[in-house]
Amino acid sequence: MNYQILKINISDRIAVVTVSRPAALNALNSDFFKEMNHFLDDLEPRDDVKVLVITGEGKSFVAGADIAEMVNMNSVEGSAFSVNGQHTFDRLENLPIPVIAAINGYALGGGCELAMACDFRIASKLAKFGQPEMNLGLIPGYAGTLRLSKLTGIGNALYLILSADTISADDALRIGLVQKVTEPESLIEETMKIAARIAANSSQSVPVAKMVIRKGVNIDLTESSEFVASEFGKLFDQPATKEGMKAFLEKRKPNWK
Ligand code: DAK
Repeated sequence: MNYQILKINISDRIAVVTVSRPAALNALNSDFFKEMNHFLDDLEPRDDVKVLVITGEGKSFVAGADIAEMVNMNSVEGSAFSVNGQHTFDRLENLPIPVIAAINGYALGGGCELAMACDFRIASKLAKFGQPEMNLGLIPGYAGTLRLSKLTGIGNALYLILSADTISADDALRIGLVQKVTEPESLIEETMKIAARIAANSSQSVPVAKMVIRKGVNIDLTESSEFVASEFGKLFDQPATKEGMKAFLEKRKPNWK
């Protein structure tokens, strides 16, 4: 595919996708969703990519769904736009490999929802977060209502969505919306260091850990404990698990191959 909006760079087992439509502050339009789904179709069968990083070009991560595209939609088109977006964000959340959002600037509306569909978020000090849909007579349409409540608690979700206030990266860190704040110029470097550490871990246990955490929050403790025990047990049949423990006992670095 000839990508017009996404810039894709894959090296050293890490894929970096940059949303690049700076004239519209990287607002999400139908072409973005087509390109992201095409990229995910290509990525899913690959076993040489261990971490995906998503960032934005210019002063914005993503300033929301494309208002110019949404303005003339009727309810059927609006609903389809929402379902398409939800499906794409669910694919990111359900990818076996970890997905990190490197948030360089505005993460508003659908942009904040995109960041929340990632597994965790690293933000530049200059980043701004918010769900300003109320200003447009809308509500968050890409499952942001649920993800924001789960990540930050229902009080913070109600505050941010009902007030449409924009908050700083430091405030986003304080409420658990982001996990780390960096100087603007070191955002990508810091993110890549974390991505590289993850990529260097066992590619058998990383996806299992992600899956167990992701599924575990949606089931009760008893069911979750049984599920974790079963997935934990399965790892013992994996050569990488034996190698990791042997390497510790032999006081050397594991060789995951
Ligand atoms: N869509 C389209 N264009 C956008 C945009 C957006 N979300 N955000 C910015 N732009 C465009 C501006 O129109 C402007 O274009 P030109 O006038 O130059 O042609 C260009 O980007 C630069 O923007 P500004 O001139 O406004 O730049 P500033 O630095 O002055 O301001 C800003 C930056 C981020 C504070 C401001 O641009 C802004 O407030 N943008 C809108 C942010 C926003 O409201 N985002 C939420 C969008 S609503 C649903 C499905 C999905 C959704 C909801 C429901 N269902 C169907 C149920 C999702 C909704 C949203 O995400």
